[in-house]
Amino acid sequence: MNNDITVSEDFKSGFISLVGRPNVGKSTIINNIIGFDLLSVSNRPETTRKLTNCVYNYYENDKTTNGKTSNGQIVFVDTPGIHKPRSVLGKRLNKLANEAKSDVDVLIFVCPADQPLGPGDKKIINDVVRYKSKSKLFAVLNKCDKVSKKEVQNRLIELATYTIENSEKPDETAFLEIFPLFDTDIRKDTKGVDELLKTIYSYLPNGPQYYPIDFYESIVFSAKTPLDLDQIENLQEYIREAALEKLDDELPHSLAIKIEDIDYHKRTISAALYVERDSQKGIIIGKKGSMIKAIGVESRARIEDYLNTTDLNLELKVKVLKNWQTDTKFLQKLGF
Ligand SMILES: Nc1nc2c(ncn2[C@@H]2O[C@H](COP(=O)(O)OP(=O)(O)OP(=O)(O)O)[C@@H](O)[C@H]2O)c(=O)[nH]1
Ligand SMILES: [Mg+2]
Repeated sequence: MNNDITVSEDFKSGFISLVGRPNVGKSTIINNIIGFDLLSVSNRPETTRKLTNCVYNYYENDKTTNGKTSNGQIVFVDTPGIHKPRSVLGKRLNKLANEAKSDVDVLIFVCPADQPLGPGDKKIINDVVRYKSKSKLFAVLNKCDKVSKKEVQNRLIELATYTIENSEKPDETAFLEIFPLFDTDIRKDTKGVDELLKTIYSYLPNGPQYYPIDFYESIVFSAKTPLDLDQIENLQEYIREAALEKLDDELPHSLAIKIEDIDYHKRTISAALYVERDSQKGIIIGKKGSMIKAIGVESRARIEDYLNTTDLNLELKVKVLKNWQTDTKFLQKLGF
């Protein structure tokens, strides 16, 4: 618990939705803001499949907690990309994203700088303008690192003029603020993100603290910060040790462990145990799954001890990857 942080009397809070086509970088921006990879990001469209509230505690004088007085809480809602649906899944994703547009304090339309405003973007802007009710409307031009400064300028002008030229009431529907963001995926553009946060905060109403101030601390396995690469490698080591212990020194060299996913909300760690042959897979699974179960129990105990927590879910899968020891790509993934 973070008892030493107080809450200011004029506390402000609100909900912010990011909407846009798939793959424009909405989840990346939110991960960058909250400072760790809570949301899945990939270069394939339709990565996000659910709405997730992401909590950012705002400190007016300092982005860190040095000031010890929190002045606000900004809750970002990550949404699936809105697109022309080709499947039932596509339709459901659009519906979810559209739900997230109503009743938020600030609605942020996100589009990429490396493509001109297309029909997909324009449809989303038109809908946002039509249904925004009382939400303040912002735009983010993302991926500005991918184009020249001149291109960024052109895109910003295009964005600024679009709602004005295509609306009967431009005073009400124009974007109040437009932000170019550069390279959010590799966390270089902290200045742009800071400006964005400050501006969002300036528009927020007085409101309650919706989530505990140590929300992530309490869900991130009681670690002060989310797990870093070294810690993740340690988790892999604990599982390997547990496996080797249970396996009585069988196949030590043929076994590699890879943490595949950590779901901080569900407190679930998913890991794969790689072996080189089907026969080895059978040994690791054991009779009626008895061996993998025993490895799971032992690994979980070690990991819970290491992270100083309880109630973790550990999901183990056994996979066969022939000759993984000579597969450079796979070895790289393991940190070798
Ligand atoms: N160069 C560059 N790439 C970025 C930037 N922001 C995001 N990306 C990349 O764009 C891809 C899509 O990012 P996501 O955050 O998954 O996009 P999204 O809008 O959440 O996508 P959906 O969930 O499918 O709607 C990823 O490969 C990111 O690494 C940026 O500022 N610059
Ligand atoms: Mg996403």
